[in-house]
Amino acid sequence: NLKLDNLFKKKLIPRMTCTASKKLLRIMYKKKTNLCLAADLQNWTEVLEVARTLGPHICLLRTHIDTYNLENYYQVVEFRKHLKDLATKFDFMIMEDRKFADIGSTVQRQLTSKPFEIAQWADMVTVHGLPGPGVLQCFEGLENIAVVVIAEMSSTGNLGRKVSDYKHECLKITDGYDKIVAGFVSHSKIRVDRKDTFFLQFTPGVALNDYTGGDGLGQQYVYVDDAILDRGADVIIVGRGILKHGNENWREVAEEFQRNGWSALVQKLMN
Ligand code: 5BU
Repeated sequence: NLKLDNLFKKKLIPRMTCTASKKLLRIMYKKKTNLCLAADLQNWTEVLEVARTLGPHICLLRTHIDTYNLENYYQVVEFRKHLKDLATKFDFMIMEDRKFADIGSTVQRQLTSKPFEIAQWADMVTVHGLPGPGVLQCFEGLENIAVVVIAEMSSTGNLGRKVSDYKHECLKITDGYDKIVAGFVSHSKIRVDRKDTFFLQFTPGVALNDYTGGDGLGQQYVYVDDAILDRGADVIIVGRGILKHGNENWREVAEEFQRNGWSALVQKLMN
């Protein structure tokens, strides 16, 4: 489809100043997927298994490295090496959902300290906007890692939604950091005023149409079409929507998210 090819290659990708988001958009277009897997499994070997199984269907794999039963530094190194190999093999990127929320100087140390050494293997990492621009500034000397700013969480009663303009303020602190900011996590549409730059919106709390209700701990779900067409998502982040099924069904369910997600994204972008 020539129109779609033009849209991605001539309009969207050139408007990105952040290398990581450019790369992600290229992967999305090439693999026809806007699915990000939230790899929330207990054992690091299971995380590698799901990455191997779903690698062809995802553009991004989102980790919580501090939840994987990694027992020592050597296991961390082994895990991240295998994960990087799979990312290269299947062409997906890695986002560590670390949600940094401290002063820049501390975040800088958290990014580089053992055992996780996040800056060495993650392509992107999430941060809260709460501390202000210092939380972005501290990434300036680091190469190969981009930032995704959490502008609005998906959980019920989250305080960000109660503070007027919190979401908008999160956008404002990224002014001047176009090179390191890949985009925003948000559960509703974010409006970026800087017209010449295209940022990606990542939306968690996404389920297929067979699902109703939350998870009993505050998570709120929306359907794939809602997330993309009404709430402005470019990338959908899905964990339990896939992982609650047995591993023999992971691929089939992920394919459904991929199909629905991609067709909604094309519909959104072509309008
Ligand atoms: P789920 O299993 O699809 O509900 O998992 C969603 C993931 O996204 C989970 O790992 C959360 O930590 C993550 N998440 C979220 O659900 N809501 C948010 O606002 C942010 C992250 Br930020």
